Amino acid sequence: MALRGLVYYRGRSKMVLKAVVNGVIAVLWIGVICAGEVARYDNYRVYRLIAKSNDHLKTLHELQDSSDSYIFLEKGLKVGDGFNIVVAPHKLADFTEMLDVDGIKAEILDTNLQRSIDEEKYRMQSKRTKGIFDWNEYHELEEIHNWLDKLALNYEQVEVVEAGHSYENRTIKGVKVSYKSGNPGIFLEGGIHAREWISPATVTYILNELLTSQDPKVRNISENYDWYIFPNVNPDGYVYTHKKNRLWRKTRTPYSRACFGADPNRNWDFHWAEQGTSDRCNTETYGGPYAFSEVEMKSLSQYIESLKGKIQAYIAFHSYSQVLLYPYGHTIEHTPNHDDLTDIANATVTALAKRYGTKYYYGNTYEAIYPASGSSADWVYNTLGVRVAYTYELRPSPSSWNSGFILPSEQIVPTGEETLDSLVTLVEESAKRKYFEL
Ligand code: 0X9
Ligand code: ZN
Repeated sequence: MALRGLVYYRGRSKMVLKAVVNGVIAVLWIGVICAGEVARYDNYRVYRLIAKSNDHLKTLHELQDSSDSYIFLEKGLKVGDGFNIVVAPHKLADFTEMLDVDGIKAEILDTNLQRSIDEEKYRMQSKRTKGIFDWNEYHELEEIHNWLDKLALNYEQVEVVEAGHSYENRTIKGVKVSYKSGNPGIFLEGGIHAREWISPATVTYILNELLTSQDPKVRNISENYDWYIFPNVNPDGYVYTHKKNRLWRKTRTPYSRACFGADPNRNWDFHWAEQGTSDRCNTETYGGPYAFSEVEMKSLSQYIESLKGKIQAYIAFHSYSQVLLYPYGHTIEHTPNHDDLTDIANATVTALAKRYGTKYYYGNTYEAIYPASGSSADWVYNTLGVRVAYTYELRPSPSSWNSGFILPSEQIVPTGEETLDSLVTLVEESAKRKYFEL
């Protein structure tokens, strides 16, 4: 009996052992599947080329629709326009043959995109001084939100404000900075496109300077305007770029099992879905199923609407290209104050270039870059009558030697400095033209 019991016990323990081993294998498998969920760009190359003829344009536009192994970071519309294209390693042979056949000359801006992404991550993790929020490195959403909370504790002029919640229930957090009552309001929008990390970095840099700078020109704009500053208006997208896919642009609303997100800067209810946007979810410029389908943009627009009359200027920060844009994006027709917007932009980019020689060009969106409708700046211009509405496309320039959205973090401070220089001029020049009368 005892022997039988032992054999039975041994048999059972074998079974238990087997079950445990199977369980461990299953857990390992799940682990492997989870680890595989992070998008990687090993040996993806970034190319820069110029379309020199209509044939070139045709080839490149066909290429764009042919496969998602080509990621178009910048795409031209006319002869002479530039393209920045990320090419997957298994497409390199096809791609370079196509360039040869069509006589298109290209330069390589990055030989391994993943290495640039890894370097950026490594710096974020290793160089960070614990507990200190600075502009030497990029920051995660939580760190930015904690910093905003701290500002409100440390400065009586700062109040934390909220413009609703994201699809994944993150706060759309901002601050209002006010030194006195009766000031006209200026709204700064950051991070609408998730991968454009220099945007929230620059917006937080500007916010910090508005509070701490001793420069009389900065003090003047800081204290004579009320500032509504939102570094990350697409928080789910921003978190996704940190955790899963560095090149994510859109929101994270699920639209089908295999397709997520709409372009938040094509989702606003002004000439929605007309120009430079797509009705296919699987594209970077998907405008969403209807205007304001994205809860983030719906609630942000309601928040902005609640400030109607108070907000006199709206400034959105994107990257990249080094361009200063103003409405409209849906039509070549000029706005009623086009000439003023042009003159202000001219002075603004001149001020920006002074410190480091960084060159920007400027113009109305439709003519300066491409048709694009349903953007925040155009909606604010039209719906709220905010006549000073600008969109910055920050560093780098499309031909610089790096990967566009992966701007080395040592450029955060210089970008912040020159952008603040330019913002001072933008505000002063607008004030001169009486745009801030309440
Ligand atoms: O396409 C966009 O949404 C912006 N460029 S980006 O490369 N950052 O995606 C430009 C938007 C400018 N549009 C208007 N202000 N109308
Ligand atoms: Zn953008």
